[in-house]
Amino acid sequence: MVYQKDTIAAISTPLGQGGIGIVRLSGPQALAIIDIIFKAKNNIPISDTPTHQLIYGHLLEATGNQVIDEAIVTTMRAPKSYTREDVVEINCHAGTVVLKAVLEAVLAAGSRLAEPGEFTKRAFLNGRIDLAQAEGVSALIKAQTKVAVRAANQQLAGKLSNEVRSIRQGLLRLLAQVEAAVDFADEEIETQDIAAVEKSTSDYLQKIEALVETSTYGKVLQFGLKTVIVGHTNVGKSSLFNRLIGEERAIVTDIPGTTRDLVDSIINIDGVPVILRDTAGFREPKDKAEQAGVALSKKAAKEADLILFVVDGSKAITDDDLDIISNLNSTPTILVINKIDLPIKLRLDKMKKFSFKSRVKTSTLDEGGTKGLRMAVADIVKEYNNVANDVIVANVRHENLFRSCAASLTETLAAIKAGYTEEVLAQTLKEAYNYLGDILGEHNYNEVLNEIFSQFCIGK
Ligand SMILES: Nc1nc2c(ncn2[C@@H]2O[C@H](COP(=O)(O)OP(=O)(O)OP(=O)(O)O)[C@@H](O)[C@H]2O)c(=O)[nH]1
Ligand SMILES: [Mg+2]
Repeated sequence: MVYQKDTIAAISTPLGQGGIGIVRLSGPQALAIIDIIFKAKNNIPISDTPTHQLIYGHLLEATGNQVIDEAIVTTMRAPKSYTREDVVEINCHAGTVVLKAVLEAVLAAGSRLAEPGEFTKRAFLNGRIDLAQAEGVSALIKAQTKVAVRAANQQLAGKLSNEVRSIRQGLLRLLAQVEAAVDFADEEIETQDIAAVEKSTSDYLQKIEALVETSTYGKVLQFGLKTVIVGHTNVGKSSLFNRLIGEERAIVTDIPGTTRDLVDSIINIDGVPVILRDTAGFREPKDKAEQAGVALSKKAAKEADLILFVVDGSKAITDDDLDIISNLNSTPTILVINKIDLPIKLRLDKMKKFSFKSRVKTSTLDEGGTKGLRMAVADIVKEYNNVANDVIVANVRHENLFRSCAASLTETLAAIKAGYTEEVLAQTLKEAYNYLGDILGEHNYNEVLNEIFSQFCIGK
């Protein structure tokens, strides 16, 4: 173990009234501290009790013998614990006052209050998990839906880390090859060797780029699919919004230009968080507030992952409608033909040149009238649901490091093409290697040296 000299403590369950609350300790003094404040029913001090057992007894104040609560104490001695240090968990009653009193007692007996995330940080520093896995713990705790939980669990289990480690190992071998040529200038790297380096570099670049692409999915699972309802005024956008979220959140009137602000709500469709956003209808604004509203709508449409483009089925398509859809261009869009309870006047020939993920007919007059739209969104969401079992990049820090790594590999390829020296190649490869190391939190260039010299015979 490399890190901690002190023992940390914190309340590990949410504060509030509940059946059981947990105060957790980690560090070299954890057992000594619990001995001071805990009296087991069997009278055996915790430090003399075997690890991984539940012991019943009473918690006392650190000074004096005042009983705070009855409790069950669990010990997990190093290294078989979350942090790889001695860990003690105190299960007591979960009243705010009780938990705070227990925490005060363990602090008074010699521990200090843990910083946010410090237990997991110790797990990382003690080598139980890597940095990407530690970040998986945080994603798991913050996950809003079952699919997000699944994705976070993959990260926590080390799926992404294994992939990163395997590519990094490959880069290390390449680097060793190139560095050997640098160290022994008389044994210049052969032309066929450089071709092999080029091929491998390009393969690794492809793998990294594929990982970067998954970050779109990762972001959606973490933050939600930004789904923006767009269309001309009065087509029924706010009515659809209210139907989809199941409550009357957005104001609906028969006056065109009712919605001015963006209205957001998060709904859960098949385990994927969908951030639904109602916007002001597009038309020539009649006043300053509407003008500001339309500007917001345009910005929201630009940032959308999915657009629900709504038209009024009881009217002919207008040039304004065509204008709106032309500007949405590349974002995946569902065409929503609303008000189908009225006589239909809409003809779709003018829409032919636009591509839609799907086309649905809706009426907001009753609950069932938006079922088709819900299913169309669920269809899009299915993709996200499927990828949650794969290796995906769901963290912006990882995404940025993968992008930097890809840039360094691209530079390496350019350097090979330009016929630069091995030193230059080694430099850019090393950068790529280090970026991947940063993802795992294990930045150690000594490994490269070890790899090089382990490939030499003794005496050379
Ligand atoms: N018959 C019928 N009327 C609808 C339907 N959906 C909405 N309406 C009516 O159309 C009018 C406009 O609805 P809104 O939901 O406010 O329309 P909007 O697109 O949000 O309008 P702006 O906020 O002005 O852009 C209201 O009178 C609604 O009751 C529908 O499916 N059928
Ligand atoms: Mg509206």
